[in-house]
Amino acid sequence: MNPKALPLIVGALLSGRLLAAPPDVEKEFASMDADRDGKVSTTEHAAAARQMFGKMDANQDGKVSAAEMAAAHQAITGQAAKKNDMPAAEKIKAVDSDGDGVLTAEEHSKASASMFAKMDTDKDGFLGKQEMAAGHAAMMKKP
Ligand SMILES: [Ca+2]
Ligand SMILES: [Ca+2]
Ligand SMILES: [Ca+2]
Repeated sequence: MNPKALPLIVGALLSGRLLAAPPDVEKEFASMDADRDGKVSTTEHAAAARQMFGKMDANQDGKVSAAEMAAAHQAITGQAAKKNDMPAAEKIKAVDSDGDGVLTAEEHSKASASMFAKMDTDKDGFLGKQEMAAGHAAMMKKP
């Protein structure tokens, strides 16, 4: 399993759009499905989000700044943000509920939970592969 797949998918969820690479849903799904039951629970999804937050929080102050997020994006994808990528500051703004310009673990997990709810189209409390693939497809589209 590619350990880079996990932050990639959570990063995509967080930012509300996909990174440049085409989604490898199979691989990303497997990396989140910790108990291998073929579906991703809210617990598994939240754990993946926490792990992603820890990776982005380079100075371990419990907050993720735009600079940290941009650096994490570059480390994960191996490339600098492209011109038409949404700037990290914009991504943070989308989920920054107290508006201080940095992301706390709480803000991040709230955003992840709301992404989960959006992708769980049959509302059974789990994400199946189809739902994750469909979520990816929806995220590819511009709002
Ligand atoms: Ca599972
Ligand atoms: Ca904040
Ligand atoms: Ca579901």
